[in-house]
Amino acid sequence: PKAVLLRDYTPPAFLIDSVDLDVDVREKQATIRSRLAVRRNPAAKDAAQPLVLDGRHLELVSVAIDGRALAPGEYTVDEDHLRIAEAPAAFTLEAVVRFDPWANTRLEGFYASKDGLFTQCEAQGFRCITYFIDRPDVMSRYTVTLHAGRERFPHLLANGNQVAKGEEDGERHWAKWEDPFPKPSYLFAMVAAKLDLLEEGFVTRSGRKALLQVYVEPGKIDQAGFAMHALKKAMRWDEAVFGLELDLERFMIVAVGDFNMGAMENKGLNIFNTKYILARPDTATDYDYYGIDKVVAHEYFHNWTGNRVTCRDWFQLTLKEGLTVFRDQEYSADEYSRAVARIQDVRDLRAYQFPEDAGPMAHPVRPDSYVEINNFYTATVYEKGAEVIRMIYTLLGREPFRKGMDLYFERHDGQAVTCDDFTQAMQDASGVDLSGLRRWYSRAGTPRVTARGVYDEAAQAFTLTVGQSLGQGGEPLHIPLAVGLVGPDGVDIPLRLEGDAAASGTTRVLDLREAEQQFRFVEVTARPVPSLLRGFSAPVVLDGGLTDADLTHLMTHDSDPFNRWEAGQVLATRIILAGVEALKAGKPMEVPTAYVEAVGRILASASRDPAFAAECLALPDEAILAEQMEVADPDAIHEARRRLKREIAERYRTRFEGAFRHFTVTGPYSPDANAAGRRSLRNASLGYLMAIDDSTARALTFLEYRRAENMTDTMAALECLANSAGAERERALGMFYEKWKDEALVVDKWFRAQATSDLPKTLDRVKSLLAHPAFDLRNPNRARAVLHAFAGTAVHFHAADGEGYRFVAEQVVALDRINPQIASRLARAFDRWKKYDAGRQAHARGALESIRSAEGLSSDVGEVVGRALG
Ligand code: HT7
Ligand code: ZN
Repeated sequence: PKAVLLRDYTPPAFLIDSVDLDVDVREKQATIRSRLAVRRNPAAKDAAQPLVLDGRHLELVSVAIDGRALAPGEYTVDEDHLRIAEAPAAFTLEAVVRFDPWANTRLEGFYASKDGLFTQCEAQGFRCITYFIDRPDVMSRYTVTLHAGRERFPHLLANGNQVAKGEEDGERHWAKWEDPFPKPSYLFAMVAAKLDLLEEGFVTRSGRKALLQVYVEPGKIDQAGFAMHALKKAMRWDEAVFGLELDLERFMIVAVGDFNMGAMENKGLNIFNTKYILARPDTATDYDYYGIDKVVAHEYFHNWTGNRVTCRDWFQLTLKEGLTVFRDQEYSADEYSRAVARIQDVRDLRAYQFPEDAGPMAHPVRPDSYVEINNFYTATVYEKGAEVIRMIYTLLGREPFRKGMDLYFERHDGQAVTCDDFTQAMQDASGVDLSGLRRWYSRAGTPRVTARGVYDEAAQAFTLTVGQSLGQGGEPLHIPLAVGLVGPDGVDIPLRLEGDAAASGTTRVLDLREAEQQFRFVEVTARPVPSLLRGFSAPVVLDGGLTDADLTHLMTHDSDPFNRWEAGQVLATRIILAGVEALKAGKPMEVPTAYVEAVGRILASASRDPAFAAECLALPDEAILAEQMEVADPDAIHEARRRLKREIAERYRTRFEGAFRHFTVTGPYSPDANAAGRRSLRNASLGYLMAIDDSTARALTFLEYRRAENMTDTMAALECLANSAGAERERALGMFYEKWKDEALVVDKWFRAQATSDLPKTLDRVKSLLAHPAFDLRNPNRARAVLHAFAGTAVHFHAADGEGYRFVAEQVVALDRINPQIASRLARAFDRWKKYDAGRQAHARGALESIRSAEGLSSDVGEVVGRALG
């Protein structure tokens, strides 16, 4: 398949003002009758173009224009299109198509899951429901009538408001829905299913009443309450922070167990993966609750950033995704701990987006080409896109940013627009020049920023020389660099740049706009340690030129919590990477006392902020460490990291045991930041104790496993045991499965704990899990719990004998026949294969070639593998 290019964008030849769908659900067949009001687009490049409608996996029964059935010679149909050469200026197009939703294992378009039929139209799934101009700049008003058996499909839902319903021939019923808002086809949704319903009223800030509904699998209503609570919180937050209200009389959320991604923001009818809805204290962890809160908010926020103002084309995906991720990050920061939320976001960015930007799938946040758009729902478009919005926020400030948002909605409500339209609104509202910032949209790769400070004692001045490079030429980016200067006493020095009238504040955002710039701070009374990139003010790799002693100082004193955490991460990284070299040279690994003592101080002051302390105690992930090496050595990284953890654990065993006892949470379970933070520290302590893995630690962990009353503590103990070869492991895993075998999301946890185990025989275990009666390759959550989880392991996927690569390659091919989107995500595990040694590279190349040569490979997997083999 050919690549689609941003520079080839042209407006659509036709517009479709209204869509009327009649959907008839029968045994193994859906029949869709569409009535489209079509007219030529006055903005089209060429007024004589044929009408080309997108359509896939459809059986065309009939097609008519203005009530006249077209004869076979008047149109052509191929795998992807219906073409009508002679089309009038304005007309009604009627088509009838059929397909079997139960045979749709791709889970895009209209498909069956356990409890009924559901849709997923983003990005290009609507074309699997009916023939259409399936692109986001074609916006239409939709009316939908659904007909289905009453017993099997008691709920018939679509976007907007239900305007009529009724009974028909005995066992069947129907419902008619109208969506008052014009929308692109990717926001279309319908559901015909047997579900339980939780509903509550909501009065918006301006006094409008709305009905909120959460639909879940029958029998699971006791797991729907938190999602409803999260929805209401998100609605209030958007009113308070952005002045944005719900614009609908009814807002529905439907949870489905088979879903390719996390959730989907269809207008008024969000469809969610059950993973981001269902929660009860005994089935969901704190992290699951946090995820639900965030994703429910994210999809709700899309109602304005994505739905009211949408994307002109799919290259602009970050327009809605980057902005909405930024909004959900801010929401989480306000609802939980801002420092911890930022640390987690940056850790994810480094673990997923930085490697993406350094690998074969690297692309700008606004890509300029793609073969399969589904491959571009990436960490770059989402998370780096959110960082770009955050930089705009940092440069403008809170109030001007809000003014920019207001202007964006004022200008573009109801339109399909571009990233440039967004930045223009921000610039016009604030007067801040965003020309250098805009370059972030079109550059792939992670910029390197180098900073060196020189203190002139006589002049009491500190000069910071800062450089940037992206290694591709082009004009420099605008990088907001938040800095502070920490004095020898650990207190921030008031900042006065040369030329300033007076000192102001202790954190300053420097505008790095050139390849190299100098910033001279005056009235610096003692040699400071610079605290650079506070709050991670830009998505860059920083070389701050700091010594271990500087970092230890920052780790203990920096007033910026992010940089306190960061200093510890940089130090731990240095120790582990030096350990890797020592191990390879057959020398002992050294752990500096200053670092160990700084860890001791974290433990000693942990009660001030347990969640933050837990983050500081977490050592850098193996994937992040691998990125720091010229040639990654997964075994040595694993071993050096394990030794450091064990050494800390042995040094502070009593303190960890104390913390484990002290931070116990009493009373009824709540996922709030305070309680979750205490559990997080307690379980981090357990993790350290299990790094010792002696019989005392194992007994304590097994006891904890049996005593735990919530899933957070249960999983913390189970994951520790899953990494231990002791007899407790199989006992706990057996007990867990027996107890939870009927809760799909909990069974996913059971699979995942085994698939990600550090133990030597993990691949054999994974292979045997594929034969487990509960394993189902067609269910994305289950496939992810085993295959994607295994492929994310540092040691077993990258096993030196190539077995991990061969296994995953086979699974990519098997999965591709069922669900190309899920298969191509799995294939992404090979992205960084060139980072490894020659032996591993040879195995990875062989595995990639075996995928590429598989018969009938999808364009999704084809693009990923093609790029990897490059
Ligand atoms: N906007 C939604 C994207 C999405 C999606 C994309 C491709 C295939 C399946 C999908 N399911 C949902 C989710 C979001 O970012 O809010
Ligand atoms: Zn989104």
